[in-house]
Amino acid sequence: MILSFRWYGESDPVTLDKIRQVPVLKGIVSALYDVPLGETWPLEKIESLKAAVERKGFVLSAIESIPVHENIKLGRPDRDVLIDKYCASIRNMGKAGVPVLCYNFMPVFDWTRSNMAMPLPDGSNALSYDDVEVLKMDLSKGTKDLPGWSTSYDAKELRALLDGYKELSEEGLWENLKYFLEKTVPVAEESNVKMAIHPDDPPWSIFGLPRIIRDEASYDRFVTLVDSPNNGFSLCSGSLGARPDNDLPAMIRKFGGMGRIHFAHVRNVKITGKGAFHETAHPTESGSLNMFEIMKAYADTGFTGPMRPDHGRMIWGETGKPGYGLYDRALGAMYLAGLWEALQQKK
Ligand SMILES: [Mn+2]
Repeated sequence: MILSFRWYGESDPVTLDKIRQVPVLKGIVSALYDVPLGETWPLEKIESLKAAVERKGFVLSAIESIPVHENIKLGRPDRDVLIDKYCASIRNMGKAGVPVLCYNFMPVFDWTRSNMAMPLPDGSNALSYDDVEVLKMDLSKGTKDLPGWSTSYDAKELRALLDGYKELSEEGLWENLKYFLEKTVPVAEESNVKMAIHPDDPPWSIFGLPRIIRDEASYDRFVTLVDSPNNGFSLCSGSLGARPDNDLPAMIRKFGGMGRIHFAHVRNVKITGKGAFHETAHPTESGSLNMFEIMKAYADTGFTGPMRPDHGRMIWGETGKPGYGLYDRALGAMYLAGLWEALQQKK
């Protein structure tokens, strides 16, 4: 296992110099943030990102993420051109020697929350989600007023996307995902890149949009779309764990045993009602997930890929990108490292 930390590049206030003072971290997970959506990632830029990370003593253990253009997900006429550009990015990752590519296939909205700073009883704050609050959100002005949403769609663009997906339906989205994978996975095989889809977050439909990577049944279906070891998962315990019917240790054993988990996001989450949860500190007692059993499932299946703590709370007065401060993620990394060290001793 390569314990890793997400870094948002040179403009991230959480610098590599700070991250390297967290003991035991070996890997950095990052991306290029200045390539327009849909364009190919240039080899030189991937190589210079890798060099920047290596200069500080880390390996670039995964790219998170290369976003998938909406027109690929919608199956619009220009998808072949866009998929060719995506394949070129995969080839460049391979040439640069970056082994894992995290991406997602969530329509329109990436991860979604209703409150970016919900106060917790200990004085910290965390991201939270409640279907009831999300239903009240006004989409008539586009996405600019939605919490945490960085891609900006005006009202007309958003309406066109929502209508497009409504017409497409879940089955259509599955078909378009299969089409995308049939073109990209062979390139990933040749390039020694493992593709790793991130689950939808929250793992259910929002705003009437289809969201299909959400539970064990969807994982079962996903692995059959293209049967290749390069077609796998970024298993995110905090995303999937918002559904009480997801048995995470069992899913890790099943899909890890098949060699299909290429990247692990490990964090806890507290389910507070139907369609409602908030994020928490990483330890088991802080939330609804049994973190020891999750880590044990990774240890028992011999997981060797990158693993990172995921969103942290904001603690000790830190401000910054919601979910991506330094302090609580550093605590999370140390907790995961402690569990992992103990699990290795038992072998
Ligand atoms: Mn995640």
